[in-house]
Amino acid sequence: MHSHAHPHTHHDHDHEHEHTHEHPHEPAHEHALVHGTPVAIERDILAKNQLIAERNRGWLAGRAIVALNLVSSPGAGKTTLLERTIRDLDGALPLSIIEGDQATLNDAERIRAAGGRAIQLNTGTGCHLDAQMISRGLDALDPPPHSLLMIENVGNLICPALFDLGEQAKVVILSVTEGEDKPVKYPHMFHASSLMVLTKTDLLPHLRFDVERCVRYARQVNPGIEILHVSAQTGEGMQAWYAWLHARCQAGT
Ligand SMILES: Nc1nc2c(ncn2[C@@H]2O[C@H](COP(=O)(O)OP(=O)(O)OP(=O)(O)O)[C@@H](O)[C@H]2O)c(=O)[nH]1
Ligand SMILES: [Mg+2]
Repeated sequence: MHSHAHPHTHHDHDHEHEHTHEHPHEPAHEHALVHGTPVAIERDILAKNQLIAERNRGWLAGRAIVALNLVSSPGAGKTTLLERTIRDLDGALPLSIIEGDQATLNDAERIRAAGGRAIQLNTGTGCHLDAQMISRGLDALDPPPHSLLMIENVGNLICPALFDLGEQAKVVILSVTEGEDKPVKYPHMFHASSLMVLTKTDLLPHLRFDVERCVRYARQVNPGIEILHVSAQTGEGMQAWYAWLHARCQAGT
């Protein structure tokens, strides 16, 4: 990913450093401090999160549970994909779900209405789930051994990329209504994900969305990313998604 970083980024970065060193007592230094302090706090938070994430990963591995962290922007279609998956698989894969949203129980209720097991976590002001929340969620949900756990993260393409939950893989859902440039605009999320599910493909006839360019962008930030094309509405491509899930479970449980 970094090999594709834009020259402007490097230039600005270097410039800021030069500026800070050359004029340590001028406003530019304060400017640097304002930027530095949150970074230090973030480092501590991430380090603590990482420890708990590793504990979750051990707990899950001990029970042969495959956990996937589903990330996307709001409304990309995560819950719809899960609802259809539950209905179509109809118990063929033991599946439970942790739903993350800032507020409401809506998504967990939708999952239960589709016949799935789910608990809802609300993050309040938070823009992502963290490993501690998942640890408590696992206690409450108690997913059975040799099962699949789907964690639907809070909808946004930024914060959830930073926080390991102890999952086996991140799956990024991108809907065709969002524009094909999202992988290069939010590269961290696409870099961190093992699979990109390009969804709402039933809407393609109504849009100017260049699928090939989107795929190219995704591979630009993550050459190894797997890509599936689905519509949770028409069912197109869903068999490949189920095959991917089965393969993950076979390898991991
Ligand atoms: N046409 C079409 N619409 C879809 C598809 N998948 C989801 N939608 C619609 O997209 C909207 C948002 O879907 P959700 O499943 O709630 O999206 P989400 O990612 O779970 O949203 P948040 O949890 O709020 O981030 C709903 O109106 C869905 O009906 C699809 O494959 N095709
Ligand atoms: Mg949802």
